[in-house]
Amino acid sequence: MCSATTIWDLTGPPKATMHWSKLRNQPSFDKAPPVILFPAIDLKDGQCVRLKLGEMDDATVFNDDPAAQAKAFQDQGFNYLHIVDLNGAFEGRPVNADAVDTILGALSIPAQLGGGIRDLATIETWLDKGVARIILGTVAVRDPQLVQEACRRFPGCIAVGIDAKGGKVAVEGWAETSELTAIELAGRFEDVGVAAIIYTDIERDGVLKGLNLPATAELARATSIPVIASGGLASIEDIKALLLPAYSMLEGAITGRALYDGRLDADEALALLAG
Ligand code: AMZ
Repeated sequence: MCSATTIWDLTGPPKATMHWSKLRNQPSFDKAPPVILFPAIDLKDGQCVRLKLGEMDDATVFNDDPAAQAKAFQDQGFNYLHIVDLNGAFEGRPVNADAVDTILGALSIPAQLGGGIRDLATIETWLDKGVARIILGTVAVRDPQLVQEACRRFPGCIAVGIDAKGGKVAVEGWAETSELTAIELAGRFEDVGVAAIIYTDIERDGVLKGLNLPATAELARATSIPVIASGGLASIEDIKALLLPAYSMLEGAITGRALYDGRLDADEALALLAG
């Protein structure tokens, strides 16, 4: 677990370079298998949903008990969880915090969390509550200095979410599009200690078109930061593709709708990834 309990001297270098989870002996991302499959819990109004193409009014509710869903993923053998506060991403502040709290209370595996996390205080609060890794999306575009400062204060605990539509990075719940390409945005964070980039192809998200592995790999080749593929994972064929040598540089992938609706069998996928 990344903890924010240390008092940091903001004028000097970080006092600890070791991953904070090691200081606390808590589950973390640093014992990752070669390819990680992250089941996604996207929260809308306290429920686990999947959206299509990020549209809030096109939501399918898969579970109204997020903690039970998280526990089910853990019991299926997943080692890591990906959580998004969708209302939070649109409103720019945590909205589904109670649901996230119940998930954290039910889990012993590490979780990464994004959606509406826009300042250091919120990052610190979630890390103190046991989130292993924070995902920053909108602030990575609007305030890259904040990402830099967060990485300095919480080494190993900050990921950047880069969500692209039509080749440009989208922000604010994907309601707005910036002028930046994914590669340009990743370039800003080359040397600041970002633990991972989660790259989402918005045009595939929730519509089972298959991962956009060529674009994800292009980004991964342009940065030294580990990249996770997201958006469109449709079947075991995506898992097989992830294991191809061409994509061996990727840290893993996010799975959402395919897992919830049974197109992707968790046992089969995890067995394939375990070799
Ligand atoms: O589906 C959406 N409309 C959506 C979504 N899944 N909008 C944002 N997000 C996710 C990003 C990232 O994980 O993929 O929210 C996170 C970024 O939130 P923020 O508040 O930092 O931009």
